[in-house]
Amino acid sequence: MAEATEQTSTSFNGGLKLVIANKNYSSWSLRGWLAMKLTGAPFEEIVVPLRVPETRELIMRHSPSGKVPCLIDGDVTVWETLAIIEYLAEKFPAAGLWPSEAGARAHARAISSEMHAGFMMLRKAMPMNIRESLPGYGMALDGVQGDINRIESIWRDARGRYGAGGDYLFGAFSAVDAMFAPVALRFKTYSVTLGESAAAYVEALLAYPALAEWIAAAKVEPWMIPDYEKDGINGPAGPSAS
Ligand SMILES: N[C@@H](CCC(=O)N[C@@H](CS)C(=O)NCC(=O)O)C(=O)O
Repeated sequence: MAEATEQTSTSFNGGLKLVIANKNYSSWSLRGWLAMKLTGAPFEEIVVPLRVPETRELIMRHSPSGKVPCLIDGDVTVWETLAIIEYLAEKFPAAGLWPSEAGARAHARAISSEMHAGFMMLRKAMPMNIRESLPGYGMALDGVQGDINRIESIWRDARGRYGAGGDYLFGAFSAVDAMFAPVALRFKTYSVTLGESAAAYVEALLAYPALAEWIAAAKVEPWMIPDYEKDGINGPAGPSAS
């Protein structure tokens, strides 16, 4: 049985703490964690496993919404990924979480919000599962291809308008790339067919050192969640789970 206690994987105490869930499955945790890494600041990482009897109680010790990620900075608690990003952007203005130019920044926030609020079919049909390879799975639900098309269009547009200075949506890696990193991992797990520019962006994301570090940690985690594994998701033969 999975060990149902939170795991603290750094020895840093007395500063920022980020509560997250399983690295293999938790896409929101990944977004918050990448934003935290982007600041360069040391932080304590508290990992709570999802879908064990103690999950809710363990998360509620830190996060009033019962969801992760949750950032704790002394007496300040910030939950909701976009709120965490904004807090970190204000606390670490030199870290470049958002693009410096106002128009680019507004665009980055718009597409980050679109990611936060949308792409429900993709998120439902292709749960993040970093260590698996499930080609052909996940395309069974209506609307998945439409989500993929919109994401490709978002990426192409941002890269074309703002990406000249580097390999990421606004050149250098920023918070908006943290928002889309789990999508790249889903596209890899489910071998989604992509156009040339989207495929190149996925490659660039997967090569980002902090993401590579997360992936390596995900692969050695002890926990398994059947609903997000092959038999629990929609396969090519039709929906096997709602
Ligand atoms: N809107 C939230 C979503 C957070 C969320 O759904 N987190 C999931 C993990 S990926 C969670 O905490 N689930 C708790 C549970 O399943 O018990 C955010 O932006 O941070």
